[in-house]
Amino acid sequence: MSNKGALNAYELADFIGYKNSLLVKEKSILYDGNFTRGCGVAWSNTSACQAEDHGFKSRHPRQIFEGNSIVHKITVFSVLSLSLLALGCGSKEKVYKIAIAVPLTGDIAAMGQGMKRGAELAVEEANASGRFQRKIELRPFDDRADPKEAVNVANQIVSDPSIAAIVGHLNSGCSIPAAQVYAKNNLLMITPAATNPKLTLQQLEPSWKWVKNVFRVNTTDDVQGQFAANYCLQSLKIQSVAIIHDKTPYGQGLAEEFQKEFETKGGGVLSFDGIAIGDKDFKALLTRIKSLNPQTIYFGGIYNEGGLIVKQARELGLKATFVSGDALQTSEYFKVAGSAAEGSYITNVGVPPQKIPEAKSFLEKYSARFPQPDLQPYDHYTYEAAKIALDVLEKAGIQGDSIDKLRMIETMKNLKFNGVLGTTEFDEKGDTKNKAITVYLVKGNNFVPLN
Ligand code: ABU
Repeated sequence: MSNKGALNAYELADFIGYKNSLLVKEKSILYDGNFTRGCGVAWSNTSACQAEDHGFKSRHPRQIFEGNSIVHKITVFSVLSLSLLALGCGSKEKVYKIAIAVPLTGDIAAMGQGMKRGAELAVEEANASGRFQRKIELRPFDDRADPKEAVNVANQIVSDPSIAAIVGHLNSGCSIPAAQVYAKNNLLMITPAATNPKLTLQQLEPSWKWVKNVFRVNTTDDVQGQFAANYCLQSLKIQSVAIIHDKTPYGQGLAEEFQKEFETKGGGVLSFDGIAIGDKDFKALLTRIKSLNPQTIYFGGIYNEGGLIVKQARELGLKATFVSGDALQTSEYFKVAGSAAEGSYITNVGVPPQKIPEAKSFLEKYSARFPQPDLQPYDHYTYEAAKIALDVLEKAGIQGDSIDKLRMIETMKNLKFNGVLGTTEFDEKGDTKNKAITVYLVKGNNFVPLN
C-alpha cells in the first residue's frame, strides 16, 4: 500500500480484501472533505479484490496511515460506506486500461485531441475484435503541455494498477520528467510524438536506477535536424540561416541539431534566438533578422509561434524561405499563418501515411469515425503506439487477475510490429529503428511530400 500522495479506491479495496474485519466507525470521511473529488467503487471476493478509481485523492493520506496499526487507523473507512458508494456510482466491470496523457486543453490541444482520437480508434478496434476477455478502457489525462502537470498526471496514472501502459506524452518537456515516474513504477511508456533524444537516452545514464520502460515509435530530433540542414544545403542550395527556437526541449533541441549540422557542412548561421511559448509579437526580432539578410529562417517550435513568425516576417517584407519541423505539420498552422504559410518547408518524422498500405486503411477508418476534425501530425503514431501497447498486453501482460507490467516491458525489446508506420522495432535505447524523415512543401493549404 502506498502511503504517499493519493489514497485511492484500490488501496481501500486491498483493505477490504485482506482485512475484511474492518469496523464501521466514521463512514462520513468519504464525504467530509478528505476526498476531494470523484467517486469510487470497490469490491472483494475470497481470492482477490479490485477497485475502480474515479479520482479519489486524500489531502492528508499520511495522517490516515501513520501510527503503529494501519488496521486501527483504517477503521475510519467502512465496508458499509464503500457499499453505499458503490450503489451511488454503479458497479463496474473489470477492465484493462490504457492511459493517454497529452495536452487536451490549452494552446496545442488540437494536436493532443487528435492523439486521443488515434488511441480511441485503436481501443475501439481491440474491443470489437473480442481478443481480450475484459473490456479495454482508454483513460485520458490532460497534461496541458506543462511539465509539472505532466508529473502530477504521471503520479495519478501509476496509482491505478489496472492501467497497463501509458501512451504519451506529446511534448518532450513533459515526457522526459514523467518517464521517471513511470519507470519507478514499472509502467510501460510509449511516446508517439516526443522527439527530443534525451527522453530515451536518459535511461542509459548511471542515475537511471529503474527498468528501461520508455519506447518511442517516432524518430528523434537529431535525425530530423540533420535531415533539414542537409536538405537546405543540398536541395534548396541555401547557405545562410537565421535560427529561432521556443526554448523548449523540443524546439531548442531541434534548432541546435539543425545548427550543428548546417555549420559542420559549411553553412552560415547568422543568428540564434530564443522566444517564449505564448509570445505574439516577433516584429522586433524579425526586423533585426531582416537586417542580416538570411536566405532562410529555421524555426524550432510549435505551430502557434511558428505561424505568427512566418506571418509577421512576410508583413515586414522578409522573403527568406521558412523551414521548420514536425510540430507545424498541422492544419492549425494554416489557421495561424494564413497565406504566409505558402512555400514553407516542413519536415516530419516517418513517411507520409498515404504511402503505407496499412496506414491508408487507418486513414479511411479515422475519417469515417471522426469526420469533422483534420488528422493531426501524431494521430497515426498514437494509434500505432496504442496498438503496440495492446499487443504486448495480450502477449505478455495478462497473468491471471493481474497485469505483469515488467513482462510487458521485456516483450517490447524484441517486438517486431507491422502496422501503420510500417515495421517498428526498437533499438537498445527504446527508439524506433525507423529513421525516415519526410519534407513537405506547403502549397495551397496542403502539405505536399517532396521525398
Ligand atoms: N515532436 C514535436 C512536439 C513534441 C515534442 O515536444 O517533442
